[in-house]
Order: sequence, then C-alpha cells, then structure tokens
Amino acid sequence: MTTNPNKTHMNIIDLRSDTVTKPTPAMRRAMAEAEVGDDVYFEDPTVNRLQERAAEILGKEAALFVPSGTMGNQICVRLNSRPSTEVVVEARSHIFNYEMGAAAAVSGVTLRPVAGEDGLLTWDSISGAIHHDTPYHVTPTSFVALENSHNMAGGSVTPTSVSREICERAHAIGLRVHLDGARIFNAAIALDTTAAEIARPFDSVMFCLSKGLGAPVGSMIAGSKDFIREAISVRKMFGGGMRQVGVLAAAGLIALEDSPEALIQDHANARRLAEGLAESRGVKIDPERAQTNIVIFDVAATGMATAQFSAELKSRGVLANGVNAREMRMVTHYDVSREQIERTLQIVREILIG
Ligand code: TLP
Repeated sequence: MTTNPNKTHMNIIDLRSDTVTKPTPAMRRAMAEAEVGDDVYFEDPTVNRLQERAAEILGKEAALFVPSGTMGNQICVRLNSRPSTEVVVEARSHIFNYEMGAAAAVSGVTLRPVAGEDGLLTWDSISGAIHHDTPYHVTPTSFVALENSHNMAGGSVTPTSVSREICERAHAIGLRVHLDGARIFNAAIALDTTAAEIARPFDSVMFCLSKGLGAPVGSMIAGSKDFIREAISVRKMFGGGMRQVGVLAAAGLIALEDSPEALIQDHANARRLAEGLAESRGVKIDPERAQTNIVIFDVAATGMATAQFSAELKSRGVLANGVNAREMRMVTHYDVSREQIERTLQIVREILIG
C-alpha cells in the first residue's frame, strides 16, 4: 500500500472505529478515473468487476455491492427468513443491538439472542434455542446468524471448525446460516486462513469495504447465484439501487486487493494497546483477548464511568467511545500509527495519575 497522507496530518488520534478511515491516494485516483454506468441496468463496469472479484475472493457464486453493512445484513435477514419466525443471534451481535430493530420492522421476524463466551456461539450453546419440529404455537426458527470477528466481544474470532459444525448441523435440519463478516478479513488473519475458508459453509455472507479495508462507502453480500438474484430486488425495495456507483466500487476494488495484508499491522497495534492498557492502574483487560483490531477494556476500577473517561481522552486529543458505563472500545486501523498507539498509552497513564 502507498504512504498514507491521512496519517501525517492528523493531531487527533481517532480510535472510535475502523469506519473512520479515509480513502487512500490510490483509492481517490481510482475513484476519479472510474468507468461508470447505470448500475440499476447492470451497466456499471466497475461495479460489475467489484462484484465478480468479491465473489471470487469469498469463493461464492455471486456477490452484490450494497451501501452499508446494515443493509447487507438486513437483505440477508429478509431472504433467509419468513415473517413470524425467529433468528438465533449472539447477544452482543450487531444485528441484535445496532440495526434499529430492522429485522422486526422490515422482515417481521423476532431475534432470539444467545450469550456466547467471548461472543462465541457453538452448536451446543445454540441448539437449545433452535425451535425445530416444535408444537405449532412455538415460534419456529428460520435461520442462525453468526458474527466473525465479533465486534462487541472485542474482535474475538470463531474458529472455522466451530462455525463449520454450526452450519452442518443447521443445514441438516433445513436451517440456513448467515455470517455477519463485517470484518471477515481481520478474522482470516487471526485464524491464519482465508476469507473463502471462513465463508465456505455459510449460505450468505456480508462483509464491509468501509471498515478496516479503508474504502469510504460500501459492503458486499455473497452467496449463490439464485440468492444474489433475489437480493438485487430486495436491495431495490430497501432503496439501495444505486446508479453511477462505479466511483465507489473503484475504491472498493483497491480496498479488496491492497488492504487485507495491511490489517496485520492493525492487529499488532491492537495487541500493543491491550498490553499497555493492562499495565495501567484500574484498567481491566486480558491482552490475549485482543485477537484482531478491537480492544475492549473495563475502566470501572479507575473510579470513572466511560463518559468521563472518553471526555478526559478527548480533551487530550484521543477519540474513543464507551460501549456501556464501564467498558471502553478502541479500534485500530490504517489511519492510526504505532507512535499514536504509544501516545495514547501515555495519555491514558496521565489521566489515571492525574
Ligand atoms: N459497526 C460500527 C457500529 O455500528 C457499531 C462500528 O463502529 O463498529 N456488522 C458489524 C459486525 C459491524 O461492526 C457493523 C458496523 C455493521 C455490521 C454495520 O455496518 P454499517 O455501519 O456499514 O451499516
């Protein structure tokens, strides 16, 4: 990847999310020069290329460019379910907590959360929550959704053997399985495997171009040809049919080719951050749990709630949010350097001493 000018001009250290990354110079050039057409007529060559490449990388028959991860997940919820059924999800998952109740509002389904240790679901932990062959008055399960890496469980990863077992056992009773793989490339690095290997047993997969991969906008969904054909209609219904959107797909193509490898550095930075935080007075975190680019740590023993901790950081030029009253989240990404990680740790120490 080329040198990133975004980094050098920033005084603010923005650890709120990997969604804050700005497009690289190569992305901006590709966007300016993108060949475009009306994508609702399937005439945007750059979008078509992005979709083909995403399908290839994920090892699926087809893929579709969508405006956001939320829309991607919700198109999959719609297609994998029918109204008056339940979807089994992890208790801290994005679909359950951060998609504005969309599954109920737009697909007429309820969500059945199951809490997994470190966000990890196993067949044993979910099988009791699955309603299959139950009396008619029990809400039937339509499908299962996993999240890998798991955002609010601190970027934890589900081993491929565990997700494979869930998919196999679910398929055996006629249930589909969706993967919210917003950060599937981070998961692939942590698991020392490929995104295709993670995606293989799933019926539908969503991943984001606009998080660690650094594209300004967009996510992809991938699955069988039939699934994606139907997804095109649902995307249109949700208002996600876009026109000369090759200008965005061009950045997405660069993100797909150039960025996955650079995530290794984000993971090393997250681990360093977690180790430094573990040595800070009153902060609770097991650095071993920082498996990818997300660091969640407990500040309750510092005597500060997260709102105050965030405010103290902000007044010293570091942006990070609380996920609740006691846990903070810091996310490493392309626009944060190792020096900025060290500076963040120094600032945390200052706050805790002061
Ligand atoms: N995550 C955002 C916030 O919404 C929490 C973030 O800053 O991490 N799945 C997962 C696992 C996600 O983390 C996110 C975004 C999405 C789906 C939704 O993607 P967008 O924001 O593109 O709708």
